[in-house]
Amino acid sequence: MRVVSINRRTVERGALAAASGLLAGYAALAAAELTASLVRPQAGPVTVIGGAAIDRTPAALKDFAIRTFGENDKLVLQLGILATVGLLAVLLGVFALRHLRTGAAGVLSFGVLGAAAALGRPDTAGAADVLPSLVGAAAGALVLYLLVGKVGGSTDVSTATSATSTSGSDGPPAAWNRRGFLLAAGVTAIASTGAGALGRALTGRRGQGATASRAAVRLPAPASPAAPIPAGAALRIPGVSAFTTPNKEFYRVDTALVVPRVDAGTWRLRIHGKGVSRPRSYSYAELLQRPLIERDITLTCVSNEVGGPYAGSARWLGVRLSDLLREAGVQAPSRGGRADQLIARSVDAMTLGTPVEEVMDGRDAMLAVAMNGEPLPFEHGFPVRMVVPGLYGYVSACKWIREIELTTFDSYDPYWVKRGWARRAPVKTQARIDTPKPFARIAAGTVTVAGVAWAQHRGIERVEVQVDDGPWQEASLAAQATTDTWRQWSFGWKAAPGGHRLTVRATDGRGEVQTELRTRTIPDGASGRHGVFVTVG
Ligand SMILES: Nc1nc2c(c(=O)[nH]1)N[C@H]1C(S)=C(S)[C@@H](COP(=O)(O)O)O[C@H]1N2
Ligand SMILES: [Mo]
Repeated sequence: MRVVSINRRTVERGALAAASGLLAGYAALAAAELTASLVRPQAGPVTVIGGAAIDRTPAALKDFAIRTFGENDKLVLQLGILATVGLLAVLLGVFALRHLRTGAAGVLSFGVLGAAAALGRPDTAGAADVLPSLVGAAAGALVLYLLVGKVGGSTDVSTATSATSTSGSDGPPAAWNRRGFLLAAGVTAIASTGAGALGRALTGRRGQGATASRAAVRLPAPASPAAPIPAGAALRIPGVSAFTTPNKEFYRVDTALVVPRVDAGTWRLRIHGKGVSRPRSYSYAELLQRPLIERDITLTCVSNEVGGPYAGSARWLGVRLSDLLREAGVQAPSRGGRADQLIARSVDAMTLGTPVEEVMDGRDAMLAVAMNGEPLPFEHGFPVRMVVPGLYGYVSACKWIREIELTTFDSYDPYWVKRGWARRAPVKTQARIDTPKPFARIAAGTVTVAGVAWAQHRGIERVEVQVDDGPWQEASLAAQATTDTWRQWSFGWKAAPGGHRLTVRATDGRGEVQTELRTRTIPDGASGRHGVFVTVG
């Protein structure tokens, strides 16, 4: 009987200590959130540790995360960090039962780690960025010290045992103060929840200037409007990707754990570097006053697997980038210009490297201000982003851009290149079957096989479908809007009962047939042909 009561008491103390640890972790995160809302939302510990994790993740693992979790990759990472914090908090809580001061000091040391991560972020705003982690850790350490102290402090199990046995019941040891504990725990929970909510509200208010500046934008009419989309460009076949992807459905790929909210009123773009004889800086209003071009352009991500979803087409409005570069005195390398690489830097310190030659070769490379008739959504780069037809997003489509530096490929490697991706990455020709879906069960008869194909800036000349090992059969093509957009296609298949494999391939505007050679997305984009297996019956 006595043994049972001792064990129960031990287990109870362990559980209370674990709960204290969790509460300490909760208090730490809440205090950090509140502090970050005052200092800089991007300096919060979960964000800086998450950012450091993203930057250090090997390219293959990052690619796996994008493939597996898709656009939830950041959520999964954040939940992973929270779960780790929770686990550490429980362990520290139990540890603090015997080593109260050391346990509390342990919490502080995690604060120092967070502070170091904050200072190591490429977009760090300086010393103040350490505050969220340090204030959070101090709050966590204090809570751990107070709560575990009330559970029984550093009285070790043998003391508790003798206390239990001398009292002759399973009553509490002298150091155990149930009312005090519950009160302190309750106050901690309420105060932390309040601090966290206040932090969130303040962070929300911070973004209000940006939100208001976006709401106030009046988009000018383009000096050079997009050609109307030909009536025959959209086939209206159920299941086929819409020709123009609505903003809400447009894929999103970036490293930003907190979407930058930039106030267009204070935003500026700087152009400088090698071969820039007239360095320039532009405000948002100045860009809007310039003649704007409007173009339909399909954007694709290098991390898109064969048949994958990371492609979207939008109508972009913006300033022709080559005009700005010429104004700054920049010349294309083929005309003797000294810079062959353009580094775009964003407000969140992302760097993307684009070949100057392509930007100045007459294609519609632009600094976009609008997407499908509205100012850029925050997720897609408000106030200004780059778009260059024919190049994967990571070498061209800088969102939240704030600086353009002219340099050379030899002297500077941008973010993704440092992580194993190719310096130059033109979009590879791809065709995708949107319908039928993989492993669909369909009725025999004529089945419409359809999808999209893209080879930006080269255009799509032909799409062919192969059933099982049969001959390649020509699909019918929708009208081509421009060579910079994807093209829909369809094929009427006389489907006989049984299992069948459908494969598609495209030929680009230069007559080059899409290769069947399968490559991974790293280092310069996946190649190979998309196929789906279906059952007819
Ligand atoms: N600032 C910034 N810009 C960025 C990125 C990023 O991580 N940060 N990702 C790039 C990549 S890899 C792609 S594919 C495109 C995606 O643009 P979207 O999210 O608007 O579709 O943005 C590019 N621009
Ligand atoms: Mo990308």
